[in-house]
Amino acid sequence: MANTTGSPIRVRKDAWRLAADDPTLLWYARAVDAMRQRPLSNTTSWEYQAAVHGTNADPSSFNADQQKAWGQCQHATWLFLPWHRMFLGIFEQIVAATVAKLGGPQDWALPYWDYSDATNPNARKLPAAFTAAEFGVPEKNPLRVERDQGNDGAAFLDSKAVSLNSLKHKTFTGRSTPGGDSGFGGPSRGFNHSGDNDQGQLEMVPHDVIHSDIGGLMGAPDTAALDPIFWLHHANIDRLWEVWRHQGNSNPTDPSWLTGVKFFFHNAAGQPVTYSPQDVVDTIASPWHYQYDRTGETPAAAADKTTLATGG
Ligand SMILES: [Cu+2]
Repeated sequence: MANTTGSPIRVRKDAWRLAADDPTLLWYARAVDAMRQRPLSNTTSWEYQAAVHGTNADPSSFNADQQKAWGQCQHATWLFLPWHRMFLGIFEQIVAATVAKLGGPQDWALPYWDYSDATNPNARKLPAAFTAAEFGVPEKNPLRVERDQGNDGAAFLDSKAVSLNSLKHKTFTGRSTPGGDSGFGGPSRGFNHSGDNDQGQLEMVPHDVIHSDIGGLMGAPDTAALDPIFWLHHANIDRLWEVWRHQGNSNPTDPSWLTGVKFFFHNAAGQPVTYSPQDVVDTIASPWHYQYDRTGETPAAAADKTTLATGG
């Protein structure tokens, strides 16, 4: 598949539904291992990228670049979804470039974990690649880290944790008064790194609950992106934003959302880049070039409204 600029479109797929011989997770494990071996001074290293979300390190030790690039994750604001889309998009580019360099497929795409899929008996378990003792590389599994729950391969999420009630909230933003409906995407509020009260509906459930139920690194924003499952969890949250949109709901058109805040990153080539939410409303557009294999709530729903009709 290609878009009008000729760039291939990466298709993000459900990790639990990948074909038995699909190499996506094997190459993910190898790329994670390679990224972990890069020095922190390399902006494409595992640790550097995780620090863009948050870090426990003492800010007084940061160089000028790190001061600008680290500790940026947006929570309890209508910037939660667009910021994480940027963050994941760049991560996908870094992993894809790493996979290609290691000799893997050229079209690697970030998989997602659909824990809410009622038609999948495994949905509420961590995908098996994340719990195996050995996977992707000899004698270890780069995808397995210490977690409070899930590593035993058992289902550990209850129905409340994976609820999709957030999709019923038809407006993206809402009142920023505690107790009011904060909307699907979060209250209208500028840069907000520390997520406290008054989060958007999708951010509260399933986003927050999945983070705290897995626990360990995932339990705190300063360490969450160090767990390889973080990226599949957030790919699903990003997909649910597309599900919501495909149900006929609309993103904000307010300029303060579209272009009011610019976020700083380093791309896969290590070059500094800045993006606003306006730059991520279309996942097919440059430089993202991805779409989801489905944007229905369940595969059953996907049969009559699949995402692939939307372009690419
Ligand atoms: Cu998160």
